[in-house]
Amino acid sequence: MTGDLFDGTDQPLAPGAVLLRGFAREVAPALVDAARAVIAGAPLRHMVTPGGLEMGVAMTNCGPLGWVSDRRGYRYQAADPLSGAPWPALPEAFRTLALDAAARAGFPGFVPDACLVNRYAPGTRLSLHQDRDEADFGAPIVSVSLGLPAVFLFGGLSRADRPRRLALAHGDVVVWGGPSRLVYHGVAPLAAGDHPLLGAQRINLTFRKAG
Ligand code: MD3
Ligand code: FE
Repeated sequence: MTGDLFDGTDQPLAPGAVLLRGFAREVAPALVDAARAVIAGAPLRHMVTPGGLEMGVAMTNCGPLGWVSDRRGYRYQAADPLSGAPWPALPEAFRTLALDAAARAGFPGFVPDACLVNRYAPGTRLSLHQDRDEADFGAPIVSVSLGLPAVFLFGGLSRADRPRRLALAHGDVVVWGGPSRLVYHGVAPLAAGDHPLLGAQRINLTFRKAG
């Protein structure tokens, strides 16, 4: 299903972190369709940080739990705060891709309960942070890049570690587990462009075991 065009050059980035270049390229059109359906049910929105700043990245979620930020803090919750309704279900194409990518990277049986959908317009960046709102750091995070390419920044376990820069293109998948689960990471400002499937945007899916 996935990976007929995958060139097989799994690239270790750090202990527990593997870049699967192009792993989602073939299934990407189905992922984009599914992301559009998710967004139709739970619109992308700019969340507010606990400090009161509006985030540049527009976000929504699917699956049993969704990540939210507001003046009260960061957390996962079952209901979309915009509607009070459950987040849209995790699309089958999402679930399969996450399971297959994690298994290929050495994390068999990955069953995410949350998928954060991030939308970047040109100029949007994501500052260096750790993902530590999840209950289980033993599970990896699987990230899928769609649309315009981005420069991903990943550092170490200390914020002071100088980040490495990694170009991520449409269809690239990265699995972050083991000792890399808590590394600092971010995204450099998105360059302008026009992607055949997504136009002037990048969409990133991150699959998590949050609860
Ligand atoms: C390394 N998203 O949603 S994906 C995020 O491109 C996030 O939208 C970025 O950081 C994006 O939290 C980066 C790659 C990624 C995601 C989660 C990680 C790398 C990670 C968690 C731990 C370590
Ligand atoms: Fe993150």
